[in-house]
Amino acid sequence: MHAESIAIQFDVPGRLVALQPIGAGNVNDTYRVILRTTFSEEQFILQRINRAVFKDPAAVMANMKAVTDHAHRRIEAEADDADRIWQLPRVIPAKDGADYVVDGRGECWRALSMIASSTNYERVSKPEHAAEAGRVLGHFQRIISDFPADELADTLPGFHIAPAYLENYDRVVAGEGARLRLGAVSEARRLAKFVEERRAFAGVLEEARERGELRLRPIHGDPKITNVMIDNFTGKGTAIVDLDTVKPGLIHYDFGDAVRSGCNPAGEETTDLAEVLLELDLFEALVRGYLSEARSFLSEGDKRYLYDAVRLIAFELGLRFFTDYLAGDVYFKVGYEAQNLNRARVQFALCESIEAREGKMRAILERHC
Ligand code: GN1
Ligand code: MG
Repeated sequence: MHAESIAIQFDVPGRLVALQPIGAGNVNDTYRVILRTTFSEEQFILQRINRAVFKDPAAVMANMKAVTDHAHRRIEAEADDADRIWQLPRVIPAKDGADYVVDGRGECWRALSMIASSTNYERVSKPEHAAEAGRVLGHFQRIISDFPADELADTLPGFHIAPAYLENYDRVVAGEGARLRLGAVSEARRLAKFVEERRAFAGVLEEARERGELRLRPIHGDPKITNVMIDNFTGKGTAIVDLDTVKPGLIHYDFGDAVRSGCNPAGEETTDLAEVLLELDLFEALVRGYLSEARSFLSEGDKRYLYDAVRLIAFELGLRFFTDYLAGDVYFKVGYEAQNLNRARVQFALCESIEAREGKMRAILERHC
């Protein structure tokens, strides 16, 4: 198999035993690689970077290397005082010394170290898990908060810029494919109305940034619950993975994404909208965990926009899924017809639940900030 011939090009000792597809990522292809020597076993993560999404894989790898080198140093420096052993993936070089391997078709592959004895979950069910998800994100943001954002490349222009997603939506809606889908599917028309009612709100974070109330920092970009690794022995969060969206951004994108994925017990893929909600106990726990780390670097301006960030990121992801449905599934991988429509319905239902709980969510934030 093709991936196997790539796997053996990385600088890891041993002979290849197995290569298993893992993860439910919506963009890249991910495998677990198992190698053995006479005395030991080595495992690592092999990923094919989706070139349709990441146009400049070299810049993605440069960001990842720079930020992880910095973060590993901070983790080591603080290790004696930490209440756990923090881990973070390391970029494993190829045997020729490069950070990635390019195959005969021009596809880029990278190898990353595994996070030891840990598990990630598609959904959150208890407040302890939500608290750990918050803590893990806050910790990651804190240890990279002194890394100069302007040294990172913008590897995904427009990523998390909600007004830009709206512009793209408008372009797609004007096309023939979208017109046919909107004509045929009443649920699609309902979602289109949902978007129109929130058009003005889409600029809330970018406008605050333009006014100088918020500033760019290095962010994770994709801290959804599946990217949070929980230690199998201690039950504590031990790492955040999936670092290819690390780039300059607003910490609010991360906070919003952690909450929208970590406080909706139904998860992203449910087909039962009645299950979808922003669960306040999970929210309080996540906020508590996040702020225990983030309080030290958040400004008063940052804190003012945390509620809006949650509402916006749920809306934005719904808009991204909906746009992709209307465009004919060109960005997110799908396993069944209308999956992106269903994903959009879930995020919009979550957005409504967030709007209904605004007062309570703001009170929780107020209490913990
Ligand atoms: C994508 O590939 P994955 O599953 O880590 C997407 C995120 C979305 C997420 C929703 C680069 O992440 O922005 O929040 O799907 N990543 C990119 O599940 O677009
Ligand atoms: Mg990702």
